[in-house]
Formats: sequence, structure tokens, C-alpha cells
Amino acid sequence: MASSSRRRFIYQTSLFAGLFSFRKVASASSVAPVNPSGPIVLSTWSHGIPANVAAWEILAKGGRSLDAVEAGVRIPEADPNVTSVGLGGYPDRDGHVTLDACIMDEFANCGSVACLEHIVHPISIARLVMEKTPHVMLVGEGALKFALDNGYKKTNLLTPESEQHWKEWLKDANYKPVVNWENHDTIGMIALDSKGNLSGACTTSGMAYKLHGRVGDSPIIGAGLYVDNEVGAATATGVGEEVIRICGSHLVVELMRQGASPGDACREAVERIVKKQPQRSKELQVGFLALNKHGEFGSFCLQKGFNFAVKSDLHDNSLFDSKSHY
Ligand code: SD4
Repeated sequence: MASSSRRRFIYQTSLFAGLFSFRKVASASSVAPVNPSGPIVLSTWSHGIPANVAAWEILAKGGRSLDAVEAGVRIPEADPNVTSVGLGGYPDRDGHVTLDACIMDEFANCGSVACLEHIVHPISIARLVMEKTPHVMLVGEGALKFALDNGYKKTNLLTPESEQHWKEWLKDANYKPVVNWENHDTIGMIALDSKGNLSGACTTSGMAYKLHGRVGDSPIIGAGLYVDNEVGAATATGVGEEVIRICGSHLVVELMRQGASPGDACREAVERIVKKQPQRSKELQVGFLALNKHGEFGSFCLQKGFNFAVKSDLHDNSLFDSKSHY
């Protein structure tokens, strides 16, 4: 699909959903347990395409959305050529690759790790936190110890290519810690399975050359990801600080609960960022992606350039361009 017709499609989808979603969302508690429209999975950015393939293998067989989103995001986590997620991610300014991830299921179970080093699959550690501990979030050394105690092995996540990039960055005396929005492409994945249950996963190496110890929105439930099985799911990408400030993904889901279509809910969240930080919002990227209980989806972002992949029986896993504020 050409990008202009994709854009039109998104707009029309949002418009259509906007007209009908109030009644549908309001009656979400009576939605039948089987999803009549079939499963669907959405992921941020082009690395979402291979991720969706892995997720779809599970969804197409009637599998659980939680298993699908975990399997899906493990693909870019293990890909050394994806420099914003997992292995091969750009490091912080001290040369450490520190990873953030979270996962959430249809029962509002959730797990998260932040500033985790040396582990290729932070999403699976987040799931272990969710399933094996009474906690939601483990960070840094504690998260690493937990991963090792559960049989995961240490891996050097800094590839020669990413190390080289970091060394070039170190030479640039003029660098100011201004957000470079091309440089941080989290994968956020949200899915609805054939039983009508929603889950989501979000995983990243975060902002390149961040201060050591910096944590973005991606591992924070309600910021980088939120799932409410009565309503919908949302995930975020871009400058985490801005997403945290407005509790972005939770906001998107709550707006859908109040009747907004997924696209309109994402737009409202982005406009809130613009309203609070009009000047700064011109220089950074934030994008939201949302899916409601009925399989309707939408997105909105600050700057042109955010895209996402969609796979369902009706969608062939090609990329959609998001509508943007600027
Ligand atoms: C962060 N939100 O660490 C992440 C980075 C990102 O697209 O999304 N990139 O702030």
C-alpha cells in the first residue's frame, strides 16, 4: 500500500472507529470471550515486521497473546543489527548497554526490568519477574542477579559496530545531550488473540549515550506500555521522559475507555505533550500505538516518520505511516 493511501486508511479507520467506539467500548464488559475478528498483532517501527511474524505463528494457532508478544519482541532483541533493542543496542555514555523492558497480560499481571546489563532477552526476564516474584520491577544489579539465578547467561551486548559508533560519538566535543529522535527505536508490541485477550511487550536499549543509570518509559507500566483487557492496549516510542510525564500509554487506554477511537486517543496524548512543552515538542519524537478490544487500531506521533507493522488475517504485515502533529 502506498504511504499516502496507508495514511488515508488510518484516518478512515480512526474516523470509523470514532463514530462507533463509544457504544462498543462502553459495553466492553459484555464482549464475548471469543474474538470474532480474529487475532491481530501490531509493532512499532520496521523491526516490528519480523517480530510480528514470530508473534503470528503463535496467534494463528490460537495461542495466547502473552506468549505471542514475548516471542515476537525476542526477534529484534537478538538481532545485532537493530541498534536500539537488546544485543547490539547503542550503549550509554560510559559504554554500557543497559536494557529496559516490560510485559503485561490480560489479568493486569505485569513484570519489568530496568537498566539490565549483559542479558540478550530482557523481555523474558520481565516475564519471569511477573510470574515468579511478588514484584513488578527489578533494576540494575538485582535484575541481573535474578536473571543469572534463573539460568540466563551473561553475554557481551556491545557489538564491534555499536562500540565503533560510541567511540565516534565520544570524539564529538560539540555534542549536547539533546534528544536525537532518530536514534532510539523501541519495539512496543500489542496483540489481541483469538480468545479476545490482550497483552503487550515493550523492550529497548533506550536513548543512545544516555547518562549511566537513566531509565526511560519503556519498562514503566503505564508509560511505555499499558493493557486493560476490558478496553485496549497501548505502547509508546520516542523520548521516554516526555511519555513518563503524561503517563502516556495509560492515558491512551483511559481515553479509549471514555469512548475515543485508538487513533483519537493517541492524538490526544500527543497533543497533551505539545500543550505542556510547546517549544521542546518541536525537537523530539514521541509516538503512540493503540489497539482496542475489538481489533481496531490507530496511532499518532509528534514528528513525521513513525511507522508500525500490522499482521492479522486482513493485514499482511506491511508498514503503516502514522499521522503526526508536525
Ligand atoms: C526511551 N522510549 O528509552 C525509549 C526509546 C524509544 O523509540 O522509544 N525509542 O526513552
